[in-house]
Amino acid sequence: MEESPRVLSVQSHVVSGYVGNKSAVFPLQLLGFEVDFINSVQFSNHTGYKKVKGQILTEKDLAELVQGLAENNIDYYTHLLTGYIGSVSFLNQIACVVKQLRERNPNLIYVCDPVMGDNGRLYVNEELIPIYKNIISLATVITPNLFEAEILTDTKIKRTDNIWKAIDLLHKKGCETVVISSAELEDRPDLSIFASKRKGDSIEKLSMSVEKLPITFTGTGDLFAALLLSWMYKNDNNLKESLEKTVSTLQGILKRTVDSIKGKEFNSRNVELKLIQSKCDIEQPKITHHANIE
Ligand code: PLP
Ligand code: PXL
Repeated sequence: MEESPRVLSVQSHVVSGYVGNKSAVFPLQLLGFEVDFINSVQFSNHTGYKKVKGQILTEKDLAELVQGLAENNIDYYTHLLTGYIGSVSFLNQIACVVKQLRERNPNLIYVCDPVMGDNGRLYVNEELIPIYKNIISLATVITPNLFEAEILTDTKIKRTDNIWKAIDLLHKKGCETVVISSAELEDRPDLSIFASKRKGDSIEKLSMSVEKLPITFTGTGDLFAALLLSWMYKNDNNLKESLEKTVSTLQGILKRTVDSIKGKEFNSRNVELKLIQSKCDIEQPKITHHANIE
């Protein structure tokens, strides 16, 4: 019997709501992955609420947990997934964890969402930027948004041709698959998603469009990376099918979330992703959005 894929997901935990591991673990498990998760923080809720209380895991804590896994010989993973990371020392330790896990499994797939900011606003310490620039070379897949792609490449991205140049730079840093999870560009009316995979001589470039919704959701990027990881594995690394399933699932969940808010007060609680209610969309996505070959 083939062994189940096993993911180590290092992300935030929130007691209430759906960001970080709360957004990523349920879909991964539904799609058949064994998920071991380390909670980089345990907060009452995401940081968009009026108040946040909770605890932060240190890099020492992270190293200790991974050491425990190693000492019991239970540190074999097919995938590592990381999302929002708040400190330089924790991010440096993640780089050590990647190397350590690759010693156990040289084929480990590392999916890195280099969470730094959005819409021109940095929401992490700027000292994380040079570390992320290095980590790209360790990652198999990265999922920056437009602003994060600008930061990682030191370029301004206004139009479609700028995006492809930035993606090219990110590949040159050593990353096989680059997916820009959301981008608003001057020459495209909708929200765009771009994906590019380079392996040996083969190059695959795709773009997709989705309707821009008037609501800002939280946890969508975390969900995007988890779904992409899942579908790339289940579809034998087929980028087009994986991207279509990822984006169609995400749009289905957002639609259900938007529908649930109608007639209700508009607040952080009511905009939480309707993830559990979307179980069927996650398990069997209907392709509502198609990718264009570029
Ligand atoms: N928001 C919407 C409406 C999307 O369709 C997507 C991706 O498809 C995202 C957000 C994910 O982007 P980000 O990583 O910026 O959260
Ligand atoms: O979705 C990113 C994220 C992760 N972790 C925490 C957050 C957020 C976004 O607000 O607050 C704790």
